[in-house]
Amino acid sequence: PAVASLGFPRIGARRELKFALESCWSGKSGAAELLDTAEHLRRKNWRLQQEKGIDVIPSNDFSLYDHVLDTAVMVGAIPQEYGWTGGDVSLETYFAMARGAQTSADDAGCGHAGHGRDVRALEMTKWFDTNYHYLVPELTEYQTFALSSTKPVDHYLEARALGIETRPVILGPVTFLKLAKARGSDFEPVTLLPRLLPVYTELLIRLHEAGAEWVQIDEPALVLDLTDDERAAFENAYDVLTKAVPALKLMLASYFGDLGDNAQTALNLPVAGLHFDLKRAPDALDGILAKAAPEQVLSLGVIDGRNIWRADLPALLERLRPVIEARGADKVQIAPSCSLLHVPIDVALETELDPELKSWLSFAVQKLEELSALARGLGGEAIDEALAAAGNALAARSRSPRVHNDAVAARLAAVSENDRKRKSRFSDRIALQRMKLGLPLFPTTTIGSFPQTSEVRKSRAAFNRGDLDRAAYDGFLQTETEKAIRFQEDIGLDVLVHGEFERNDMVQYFGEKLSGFAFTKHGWVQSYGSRYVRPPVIFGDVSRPAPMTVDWWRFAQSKTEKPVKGMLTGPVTILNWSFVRDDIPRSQTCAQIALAIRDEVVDLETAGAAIIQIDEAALREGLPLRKSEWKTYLDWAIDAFRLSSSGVADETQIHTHMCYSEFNDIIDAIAAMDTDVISIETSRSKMELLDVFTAFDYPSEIGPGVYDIHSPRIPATGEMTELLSLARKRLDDRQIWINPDCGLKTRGWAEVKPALVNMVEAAKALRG
Ligand code: THG
Ligand code: ZN
Repeated sequence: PAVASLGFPRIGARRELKFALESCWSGKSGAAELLDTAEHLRRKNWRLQQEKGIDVIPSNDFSLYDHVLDTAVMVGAIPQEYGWTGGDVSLETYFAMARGAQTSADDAGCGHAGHGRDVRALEMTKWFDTNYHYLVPELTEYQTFALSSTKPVDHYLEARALGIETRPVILGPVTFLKLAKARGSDFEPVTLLPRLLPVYTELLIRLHEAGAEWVQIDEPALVLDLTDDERAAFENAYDVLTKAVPALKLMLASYFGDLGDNAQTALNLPVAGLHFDLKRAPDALDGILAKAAPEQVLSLGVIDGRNIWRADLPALLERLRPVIEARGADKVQIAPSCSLLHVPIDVALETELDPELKSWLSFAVQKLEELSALARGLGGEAIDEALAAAGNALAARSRSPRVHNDAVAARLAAVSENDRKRKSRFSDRIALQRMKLGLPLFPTTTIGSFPQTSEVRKSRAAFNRGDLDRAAYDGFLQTETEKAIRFQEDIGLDVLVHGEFERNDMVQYFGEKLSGFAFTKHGWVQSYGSRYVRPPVIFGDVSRPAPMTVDWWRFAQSKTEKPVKGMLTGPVTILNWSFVRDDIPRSQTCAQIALAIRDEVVDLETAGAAIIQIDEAALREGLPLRKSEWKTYLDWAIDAFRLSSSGVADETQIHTHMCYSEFNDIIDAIAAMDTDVISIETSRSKMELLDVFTAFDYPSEIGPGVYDIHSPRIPATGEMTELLSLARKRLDDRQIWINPDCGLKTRGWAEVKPALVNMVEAAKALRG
């Protein structure tokens, strides 16, 4: 069978794209240099895939910022305020949509300024259940579309000029509309399909004329809960497109889950090929084989495009052999489950990673090698060496003492329902807590982090390089922490935080202190635009060898009489922002992390912390794509949170913070967390997100964010009292805490100081 790649990471093994983008945005270099780097990366990726023996190499998987934005631009869906008047969309407009733009300095072509007026960026949200974020296209009821970029054709021809035949990949029309949001009036974007299809038709004709034999058309929306209208839209779209360009073959790719109740729709589409995610839905294969038309090419996504573990090649060979025999090698392709965008590029760069662990891993480059070996094996070649290497690595991993910790297993087995329960009900606890804390009405606090200034980041980098010794670094951190405490006292905040200057990232910091986690040096994965993350790799049973945060909390508390919150990241968030084991269920790893966090919570309490915050920024965003799977996830996720938070006395107040706070669908689960105080993001919604708490009669205390920290704007006291009066309409006064929307690490002190001064003023005004 042919080996297909659905997409390769575009960021560059050394983050070349990030640096080129940021250099361009800052005006240090021009657009030409950026475009040069981009072209260089594409060439490198195509050649690499060719060298690795990939038969079907993608083009147009490259994007300067985001492939959904590229699609919006391609179809001319550019909101009015960006001032586009038709024709090719400039780089300046493209980046204005991605990042917003401001007046002032001249523009170097990268859209960092000079747009003539202030425009906001498009909203950003999660790409399905990945940690990649796309820009949300905005469409009006009267939206018109026009082919406004020929990037797919250009890149196809660019590869062809290098002698490389590619399969262009485009985002399908139904998924594009499904991801878009209606603007101006309330309507379903998918109703715009008839107006959108001519643009796709035109594009497909152009690709065909340019020489493309196949086009990969991504429709991951096929794994979502769809309405009948949406399913009909799929039928309509592919009926129109295949009739309009009959000579062009479409490989329709679904991924990130099982087709489930959309399977029949997908299998009936008159396309030349279909791709399935068999990593997420291995059991779907037999049904697909039984139902697919014999002439259709089936692309089997058997190598995990979402995780970093080496594949079980012997098992895959066994599984696929009969499929090839039954269907014929020319009617089957093997592929990663989805684009490799979501995994790091090359494990070979990890020279400092322990060799045994390294032998268990497979990043994008290694995944291509696995596929190509598999294809050779299926073609009848002897691949004994590859099979043995994969089999041995897997066997070693499954019995490694580094993976299995009997003490963790025993402890987990002994967990009972009682361990997930606070001793008393909230109403009893809160009375004790109020007595102990003696806080005023409308207590003020912050979410936890203070500005990670360039000075803080430079010191950390110097310490990590070895240019700054431990004592000097600790001294620096102590000074910063003490300054933060003084500042909070001076402006009159009620509950203080230590500021988290010692932390790099809210997950990495804890992962580095826990057993069972490993970290890469170059394992970057695109989060959005030029921002990347290096997710930790959870490879073994998780345990906590020693306290992780107690010393910094103790230091901060020693500088003030006011209560300082202990600050922790919750188990669900640590799990959701890591690469996880594939040999045990996620729920089990989550429970292990919960026990480690529980120990930390208890240690903080023993050290004297009266308030401990356990952040679950990513709890909501971990919701499965299918609603039918929500309950199972929420059950174990909330169980894990409760396990982490329930080891303390009634007098100890447990807080949590959640970022995106649309809780309408999951308010039961939020209430079941049984926290004493929850701080949430509400300022941009004008407190409307609180309605569900009111309707639910949510008992505990709530800190509805009173200003948006994502903007550099300094909020006036009046704006915050205004928002608070909206909150008071929805909550009892005794329930309300006053805090910003989110942590302040991305802001500068010049904004943070006046904003918090005004916030404390707002609290005083209310109390008065
Ligand atoms: N931590 C972790 N995962 C996350 C977030 C996080 N995933 C979701 C969300 N937050 C993503 N948001 C961001 C915001 C900023 C950056 C990355 C993801 C970022 N990255 C730096 C960059 O690319 O320059 C690198 C940071 C580093 O040095 O580690 O700015 O908060 N785990
Ligand atoms: Zn937040």
